[in-house]
Amino acid sequence: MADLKVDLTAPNGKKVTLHTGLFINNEFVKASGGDKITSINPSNEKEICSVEAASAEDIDKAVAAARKALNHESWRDISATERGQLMFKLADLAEQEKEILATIETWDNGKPYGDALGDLGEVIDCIRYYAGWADKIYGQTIPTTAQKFAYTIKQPIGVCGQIIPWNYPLAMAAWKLGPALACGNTIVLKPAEQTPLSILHFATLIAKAGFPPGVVNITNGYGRVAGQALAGHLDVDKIAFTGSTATAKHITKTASVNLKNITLETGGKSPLLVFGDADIEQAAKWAHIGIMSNQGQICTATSRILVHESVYDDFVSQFREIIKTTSKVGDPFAEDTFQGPQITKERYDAVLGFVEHGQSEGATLAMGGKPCPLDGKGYFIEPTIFTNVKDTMKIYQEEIFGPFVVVAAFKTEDEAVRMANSTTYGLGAALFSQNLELAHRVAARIEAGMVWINSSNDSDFRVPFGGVKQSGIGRELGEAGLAAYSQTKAIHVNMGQKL
Ligand code: TXE
Repeated sequence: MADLKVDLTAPNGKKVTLHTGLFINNEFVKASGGDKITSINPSNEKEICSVEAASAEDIDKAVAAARKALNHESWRDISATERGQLMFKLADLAEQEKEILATIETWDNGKPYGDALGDLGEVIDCIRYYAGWADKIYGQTIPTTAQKFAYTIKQPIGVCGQIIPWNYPLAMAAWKLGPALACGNTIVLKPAEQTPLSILHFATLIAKAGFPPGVVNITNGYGRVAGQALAGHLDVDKIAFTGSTATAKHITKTASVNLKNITLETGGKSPLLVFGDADIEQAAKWAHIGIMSNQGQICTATSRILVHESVYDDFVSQFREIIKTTSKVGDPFAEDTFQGPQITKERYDAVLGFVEHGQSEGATLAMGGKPCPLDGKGYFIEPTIFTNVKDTMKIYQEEIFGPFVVVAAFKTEDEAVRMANSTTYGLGAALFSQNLELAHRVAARIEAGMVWINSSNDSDFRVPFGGVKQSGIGRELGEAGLAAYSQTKAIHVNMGQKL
């Protein structure tokens, strides 16, 4: 560890020499305070390795590096096309390294290896998509009067702090790096302390791709230390955050110290509505994907299923059957595993706590609800279904973030919409119906940033992603994602008017 590197062999036999320092100015450096983060394999509770954890002083250094890079000709003055080319190079390198990146992700996070490879596909697609945008971001000329020529230009916001969660460590980093780089910003990115590893390997690709020093800095660290320092930093112009609603509120206050531009993507309790005329088999299959993928640790997980009373029993029985036959819980490196462990002991305990709540509130535990460790170890939980759930119950209202779903019945379209909208969240929603008029009418009435008709959670990097109500502020992905990372400057030119 003296040279800030560690040789690792992953459970699937793949070997990697991982840098463990903070990535500042394209170099791996020691943290100033001596703090470390120890990464734990959630499948067997064993330590993988320890990495440097940034202090507030280290955040100062990373922000200074980003500020210098922002104003340095090697970044400020390169053409937008060249900026895009650097990003294409980064995506190519990520593609070459995708198996090792996915291996580290699975080891550190616990997600099935096939899913981690899927995440890498998204990382690569997202960076390429925004690389293509880099030289297509421009302003307008605005007709005014004969005496005036007015136009706008799009400029980077400046130094951007990006705070990343642990459920999709590399994909969430790519969602934020892609548009920020395309728009010409510089970045200090703080990964989640639960998953510090994959981004360290990704950092080597940033240097290899040829980004000038300081354009992207990656500072592993704890939320209350490094995250807090970044959110409150006077020389940071923007904070982009994905994580819990509680932390988002805290960050919003902290970031107000210099009125930072803010985008937030927070929690959810997304409904999935099954109307009486729906294709029940399809609804059950998508409902399974919508809640049980990624161990239920998805902000848009469709964790509340609302079913018309006429098809309730049929739906529940098909849904249970699909889970029984396809939701195999086990070693995330095994090919037939659908569900790995929860991310940490803390989250595992929290999910099991909700099982107790559900039972004490009088809902019916229809499936699962118990730990299922492998050889006595690991944060594995059986896929869990509660039926006969009322919309006043805690398990209906709160984000659980596990393989845990509640099912409730409705009688009318109005009641379905009321129940769908009856939480403080508004991230995603899914609905199943073969009636086009009903589907579009309900899609418009649901309070959510995204609605899937006859599917669930099939997000796309080309389509805006984000929430309403307490699920967030602003949009990521698609063209809308660029708005979060650029500002409009208006330029008024006097064409001869004399005073
Ligand atoms: O999130 P936090 P946690 C939800 C989900 C989950 C719950 C708790 O319900 O069970 O949040 O997870 C950084 N200043 N989601 O505790 O705290 C932290 O270091 C600045 C939904 O892990 O929000 C990490 O990098 N930063 C979600 C990031 O914030 C701070 C994904 C997220 O951590 C900070 C994850 C502070 N004071 C959890 N405190 C989604 N929307 O996908 C923490 N952080």
